[in-house]
Amino acid sequence: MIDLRSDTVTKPTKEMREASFHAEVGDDVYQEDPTVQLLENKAAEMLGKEAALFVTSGVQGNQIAVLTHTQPGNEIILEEESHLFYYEGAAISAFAGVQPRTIKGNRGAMDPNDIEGAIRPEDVHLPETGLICLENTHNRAGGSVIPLETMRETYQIANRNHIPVHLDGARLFNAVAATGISAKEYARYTDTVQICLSKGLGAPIGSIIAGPQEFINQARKWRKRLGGGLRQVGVIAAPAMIALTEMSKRLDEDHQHATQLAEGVKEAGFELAYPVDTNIVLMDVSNSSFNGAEMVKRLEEKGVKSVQFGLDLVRFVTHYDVDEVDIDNAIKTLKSINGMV
Ligand code: TLP
Repeated sequence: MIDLRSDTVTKPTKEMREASFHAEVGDDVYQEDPTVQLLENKAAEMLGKEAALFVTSGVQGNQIAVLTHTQPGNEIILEEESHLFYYEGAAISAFAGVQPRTIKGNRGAMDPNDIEGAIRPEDVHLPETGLICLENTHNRAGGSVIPLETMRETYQIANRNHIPVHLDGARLFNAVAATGISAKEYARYTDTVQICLSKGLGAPIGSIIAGPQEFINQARKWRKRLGGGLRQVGVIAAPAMIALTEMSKRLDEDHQHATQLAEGVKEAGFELAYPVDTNIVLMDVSNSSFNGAEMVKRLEEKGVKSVQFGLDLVRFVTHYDVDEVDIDNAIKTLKSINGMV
């Protein structure tokens, strides 16, 4: 099986398992786990923020950020296909009690003018805009990189209106690898940021949220309320440190494989929904005799795992556990499904 469903499927490396075995640990609810502290300090430094907090997952990190930034009854601005809106089980409404205000982006990038237009003026009838959320890279827009300039303009608008900005940077290091712009530079234009260590970076578990010290103090309380205060969690933080400092340097390889696959999709007679910026390939099968679900099934029968991403869309994600040969084989499979070989 060639598993291209997600970069979340990667298994921890030997080095990660060894780091876990040797990790020095303590009770992290008492803030006594030295391995967690090293990881949080390193992440804060790399993201240019005062402090950071290790959390169990991307969803938990995003939701803690929304809970910490907002009050029930606020409205928050998000892109209409953002993970926070699309894939988190309406947690922003269920937990934080906020109402989403969605904006359609261009390949995931919301126009700063549209954001400015969506900010609520002071009026007794209206909710207050409590937060603006961005996503970089943007998953449902095919791993697209949100331009730094768009983030900068958005941040200026947010600052003028005294509204915080949160970045869902689950795949921020893919944007870094694609552009050469540092994570710190991207994070400069957001108040808080969530990064996933368990996607392209290959850690088995864990995300980081980073921001001002006072924000992180409050976020720590929300994490505890949600049952996310863990004990000897250094065993997880140790592999996460390798993900952050080492695996972040190899993402170019995944991007090359995604480009190779995208070319193959076209050679096999299918279309791309978007050009490929990073490690995600969105194939559009609307010009073929299959719909998305049928295509995913056909591929799986022939040994390639993918996910349906819309009626006629299929997503492939490249990652550490697939190589050039796997991608070649996936392309051959696509060609055979289209009757080309
Ligand atoms: N994305 C998963 C699925 O939930 C769709 C995937 O396979 O891509 N933000 C973004 C942009 C994400 O893509 C994801 C996961 C998350 C947050 C949530 O991370 P986890 O799964 O660690 O809670």
